[in-house]
Amino acid sequence: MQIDVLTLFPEIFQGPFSVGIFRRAVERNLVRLNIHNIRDYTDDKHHTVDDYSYGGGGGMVLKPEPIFEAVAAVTSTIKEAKVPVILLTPQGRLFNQQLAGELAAYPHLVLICGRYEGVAERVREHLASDEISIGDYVLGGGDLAAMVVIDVVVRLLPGVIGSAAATEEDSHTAGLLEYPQYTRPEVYRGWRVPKVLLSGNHAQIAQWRREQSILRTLKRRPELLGKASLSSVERRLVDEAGSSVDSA
Ligand code: 6GU
Repeated sequence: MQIDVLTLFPEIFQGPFSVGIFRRAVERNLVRLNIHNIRDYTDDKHHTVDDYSYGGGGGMVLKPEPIFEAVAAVTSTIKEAKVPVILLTPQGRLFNQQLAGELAAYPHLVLICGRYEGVAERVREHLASDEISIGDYVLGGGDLAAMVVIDVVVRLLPGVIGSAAATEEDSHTAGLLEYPQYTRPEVYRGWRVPKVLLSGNHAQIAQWRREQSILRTLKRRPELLGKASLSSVERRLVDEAGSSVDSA
């Protein structure tokens, strides 16, 4: 996958992607990340990227021209007919694991990071194919949001994480939170690892984990259970545990 990012602050993209899984993915040519400075696509002496809001108030607005120019330059080198051009703003549709999975299927993404008090509406209407927010709060800009999106999407690309099972069991992949994880030692400060995990009985372990996932989701994020696919036995587990959670 190739990801092109348009930002006013290219330098902030250096840290997170030069370590760990992402770095290895780049080294193995599973992903290519190109960071472009929107300011490089201005043509006036002062490299102006923002301007006042028509109608007054509301602070500065990112001008359309440099962003259109930057997207044109970036997409002119791309073969695919339909490249998602995604604008990161608090008004976008809410990012989640499912949307990440959809984005991971594209060979190419273009991400535009909003800044200032807003992005020219004509970018939204006539350039972006999608608009994404990472949550119901306001960041200083879309850059951190773009980094979140990149991080989530790239770890879903085939080969980036050792085993496919590792992402299949992640929280939110099956619409549930992940089960509790234990590692050595078997007893730490008197706290024991649950016996079933030491049993070597894989079917029992799988069932225990599934139940823990469901119970943890019920307790912490009950609204997720509406969309999770549960067996009738598991639904009953939820109903029984639900009545004791309510009274807890
Ligand atoms: Cl994508 N941008 C900004 N500025 N704030 C946000 C966001 C994006 N997503 C959540 N808050």
